[in-house]
Amino acid sequence: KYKAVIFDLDGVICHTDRYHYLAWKQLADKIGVYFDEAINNRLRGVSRMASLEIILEGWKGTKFTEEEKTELAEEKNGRYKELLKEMTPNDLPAEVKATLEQLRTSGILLSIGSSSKNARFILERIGLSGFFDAISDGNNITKSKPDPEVFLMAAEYLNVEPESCLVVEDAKAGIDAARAAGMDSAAIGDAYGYPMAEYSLKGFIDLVKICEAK
Ligand code: B16
Ligand code: MG
Repeated sequence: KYKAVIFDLDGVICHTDRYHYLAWKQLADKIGVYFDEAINNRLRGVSRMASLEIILEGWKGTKFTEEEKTELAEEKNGRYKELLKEMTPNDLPAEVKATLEQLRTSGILLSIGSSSKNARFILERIGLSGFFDAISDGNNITKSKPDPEVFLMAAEYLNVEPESCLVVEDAKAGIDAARAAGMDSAAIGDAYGYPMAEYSLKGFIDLVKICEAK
């Protein structure tokens, strides 16, 4: 039986993926490098600097120095954070809220497992600050998904063994990370139907049945 559910944040709990897209798009247009939704999908679950490297694969000009790359990533993050400020508890989908509450009632531990360094700020914006039993995010990891570190840290914070955790993810890299951590996973959104996941969620609320059945 699952003792804990570890939720990815961006693309699972809320749709900050749209804001990442807009912020990267603005930066890409400014420096003049091609960027579209397909490239954006490759950035899911990937750290900020690694995301920039993926975007710069299409860059034909003189190579950027490490310092310039840091500046570009900071510029994107500034724009992204401006967009995050517009978020309110209304940006927490009702089905997600209901699912979290039902899982909590059934005694399952709930954690965040996100690559984002902005995770706590986002949770605050959508009214979930203090809700989770643990938060493992971009600030406590050195390797980003598909490395299992972010999920293994979440399990450690919860004091639950990895085999008893279920990960919910919208990124294929995140599903691979869960598998590498020895955890089952449920795919949603962009990762829906990915065969490496034990479950694919038609609706978020399906998690309640999965956790009851297991
Ligand atoms: P930040 P997740 C990930 O969040 C995003 O999917 C990814 O696009 C982003 O680059 C990464 O967080 C880092 O975010 O720039 O805020 O530190 O899906 O792991 O919750
Ligand atoms: Mg995600």
